[in-house]
Amino acid sequence: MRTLFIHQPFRFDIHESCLPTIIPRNLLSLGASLMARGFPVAVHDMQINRLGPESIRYALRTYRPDLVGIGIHAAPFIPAVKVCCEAVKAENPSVPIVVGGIFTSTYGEKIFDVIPEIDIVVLNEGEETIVELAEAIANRKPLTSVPGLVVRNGRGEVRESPPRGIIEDLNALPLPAWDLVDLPRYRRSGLLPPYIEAQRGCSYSCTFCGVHFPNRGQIVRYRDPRRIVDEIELLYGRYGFDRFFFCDDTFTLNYTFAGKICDEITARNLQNRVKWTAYTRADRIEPNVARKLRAAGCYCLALGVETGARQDTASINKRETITEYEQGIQIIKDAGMDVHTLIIFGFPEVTHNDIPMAAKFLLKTRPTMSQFFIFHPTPGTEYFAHPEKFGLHYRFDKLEDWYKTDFIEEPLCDTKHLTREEIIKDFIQYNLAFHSYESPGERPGLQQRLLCDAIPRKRHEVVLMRTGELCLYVRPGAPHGSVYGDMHKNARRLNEMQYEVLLRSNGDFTIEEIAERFAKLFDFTSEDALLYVVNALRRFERLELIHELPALSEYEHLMVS
Ligand code: B12
Ligand code: SF4
Repeated sequence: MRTLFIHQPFRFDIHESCLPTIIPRNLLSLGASLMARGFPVAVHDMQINRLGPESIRYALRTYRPDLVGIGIHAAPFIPAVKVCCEAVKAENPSVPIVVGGIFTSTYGEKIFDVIPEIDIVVLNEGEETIVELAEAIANRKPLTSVPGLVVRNGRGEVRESPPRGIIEDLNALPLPAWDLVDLPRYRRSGLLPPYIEAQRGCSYSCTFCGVHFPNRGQIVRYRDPRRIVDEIELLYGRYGFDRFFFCDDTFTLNYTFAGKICDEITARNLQNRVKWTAYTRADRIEPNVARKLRAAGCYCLALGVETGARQDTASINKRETITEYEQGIQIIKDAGMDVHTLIIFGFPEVTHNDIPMAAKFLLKTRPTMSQFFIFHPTPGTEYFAHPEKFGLHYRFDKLEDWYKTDFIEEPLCDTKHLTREEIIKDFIQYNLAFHSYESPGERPGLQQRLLCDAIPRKRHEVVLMRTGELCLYVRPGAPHGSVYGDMHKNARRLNEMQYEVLLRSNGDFTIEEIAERFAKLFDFTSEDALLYVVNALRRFERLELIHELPALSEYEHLMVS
């Protein structure tokens, strides 16, 4: 009974050099459990080996698995997983495909509609379920006898087996089978460090967060700090990793537990040899805890400040105030660590007035790094189940079409206060402003850039922006496959003169009016201004930035070919 896990790339439609590679801790943990029970496992690692879907055929022919497993971490992974599932079934229609992961645990049987090639969904934690599933397949027992599954049979009937409880004792799980992937290559790739899991679950219940799938949710379970540091020591000693990332929801949820991990690291004298980061909450950090973390090698804490704007975060049930965010950031900085803030744009309650507030928050707190996300209703949340209750309007007729978008940086909905374009505009403006710092210490121009005016130009699906000296246009309807908010891909620079022309070519002005204003602004003669404007407009037409031009053909004689 052989299992082949497929570790697919994030996407197939983006150039491989733009894609991160991440050691698949989920698959290695499942693999270790299977191997501990005598079931052989292999990982077809398309991610680090930069392989395309055609490689799946050879993997299946070589390994001859009885079960193929794929993880679906979040919705943006769906298109790539779909391609892989199609490739598996094209080669061997009878091999069952099982998927699992946080996304599928909250999306459940709906995944069968999106990827019909899938046969089995594992809900929630997978280590015990995958072993029992392998046993059931090996012994030809009905799959619905295994708790924690959704199964679709050959006739298309979907059955859910009885629910499975949480894994109470995480220490009973074997350490991830790191050797199933080429760790030295991951280390050389130098991108994201290995993920270490110290605990599972989160006792909070923020309304937007998709981490709370049934039976894992709010019950927090801790691993033995010695086993955690054993893992770090192994990865450092045998494979040379000196950077780690704790993927727990709130690393310092329990100060005593976090302290014990730090003590274990220092007891083994690893604090100067390894560096690590973790997520936490601003209200779950105190000066002495922060100093302890720092002394044990923690160099950065990441925390969600969500809107970064509203005085209270009641509507998202974050149960933290702006003051607590500010204090948390200061405590981390005072302990000598970097602070990485995570901000979400487009929450249902956010209005335009909140945006300058968020800018002020960043200016005041000055985190070392800030990452911006766009709000998406995530499966497992009320926003996803009842969007209308929150004034969210999808731009899709079919909800299931949502995963086909660029998704990561593209809003899926208009909110009752902001249109999609407005959310995009804010998102891009912040990204630009924040990431155009010249040096992390001194950040000239931040104020000007954050608080300046950005003009959304909804016509023709083009957002036109001016942030400080930067003039840009971004096209929301950029071809599928390019990541919306990625400045390098979708935002295009304009010079000030082009900007002025594009700004006024929204149908409200005639060509003469545009030229007249242009002449005044840039001190051109009327003839030269008309020449410039007509040629700029023609260029914009070719770029499909404008469509309904007022009689541009009349000016054919002025066109420079
Ligand atoms: C590390 C991490 C990442 C890494 C990627 C890790 C990876 N493997 O690829 C990075 C930083 C890149 C990332 C990105 C994103 N992430 Co993320 N991420 C996490 C985080 C912090 C930890 C996940 C983890 O590795 N846990 C440890 C492993 C062991 O647990 P696990 O993955 O749950 O696996 C278990 C089960 O799910 C199951 N299982 C998992 N895979 C499989 C496969 C099979 C075959 C089976 C049977 C079972 C199974 O068994 C495993 C063992 O019990 C979680 C939060 C959390 N605490 O879980 C968020 C989280 C999973 N991410 C989330 C999101 C939304 C994203 C983004 C979309 C965010 C964004 N807007 O950019 C992006 C997606 C990137 C993309 N490609 O588009 C959400 C998912 C919400 C949802 N319900 O869909 C989470 C829950 C965060 C949150 N609080 O909302 N993420
Ligand atoms: S946002 Fe953070 S604190 Fe809130 S429920 Fe999710 S993981 Fe927990």
